[in-house]
Amino acid sequence: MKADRTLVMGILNVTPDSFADGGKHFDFASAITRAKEMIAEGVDIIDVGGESTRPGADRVSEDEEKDRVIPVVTELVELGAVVSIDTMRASTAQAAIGAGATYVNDVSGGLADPDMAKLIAKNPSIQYVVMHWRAHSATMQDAAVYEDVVVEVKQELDDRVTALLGAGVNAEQLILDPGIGFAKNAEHNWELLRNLDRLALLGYPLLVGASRKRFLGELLGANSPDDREFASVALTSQLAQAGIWGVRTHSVKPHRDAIAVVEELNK
Ligand code: PMM
Repeated sequence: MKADRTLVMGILNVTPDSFADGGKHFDFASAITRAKEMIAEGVDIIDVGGESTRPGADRVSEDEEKDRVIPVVTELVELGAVVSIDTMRASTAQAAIGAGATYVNDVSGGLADPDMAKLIAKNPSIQYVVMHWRAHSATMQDAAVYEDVVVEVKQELDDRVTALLGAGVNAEQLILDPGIGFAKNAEHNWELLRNLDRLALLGYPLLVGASRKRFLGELLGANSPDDREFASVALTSQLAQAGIWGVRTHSVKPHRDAIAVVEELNK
């Protein structure tokens, strides 16, 4: 799926414990209020997640995850939003697709749940975000070991693509994501961001989720995720200039504005 301009995927974490917005939109009413703000600010896709993936996080049960996200997905579809479900579980993805979600954002790229590939293959109208992932959050930072992070992330994404296509998923359904902060230290993240053109050689649209992440805080000495906002927007303008398909962000308007500026400069 080719976009004319870089798309903004707005993050809506219906969780008590996500690193940047945990607890802020945990109840249904607050989640919908935040989603309406994002829609008013021109969000392209709303990414609804019910399980925190911050380093060290424990998993939530399947029932708890569905209870958190499905009512929100249903309401957002009702409001006319394009909805993505951020889940590693095929059953949650299936319920969200049933409720009208059109994107499945799987931070494990299909590795966490063997049923995910089959589900995506069975639903050819669904776009599937395949993120680079090595291990669940509780242990992922132990897996942040690379000889050459760009070569290895590219190879591991390519392996996922091969497996997914082999399971019957269409190439047109796939969007790849380097998985900033997932089994990566700050230098790994920067190295990947410096070399996205090499990941683009795989031939798929790229999504990047760098918004307010810790490596930006390490650069700036900003402990609070909110204090990483300007850096996040600066990164979005560079990514838009590089022609990336989409950015996954906490705020919407600042990123839409940055993308509009880049678009105008490129006319
Ligand atoms: N990061 C988080 C969660 N989901 N999905 C994709 N595709 N890419 C990411 O980088 C990504 C993700 C963790 O951040 P959050 O806790 O703010 O959602």
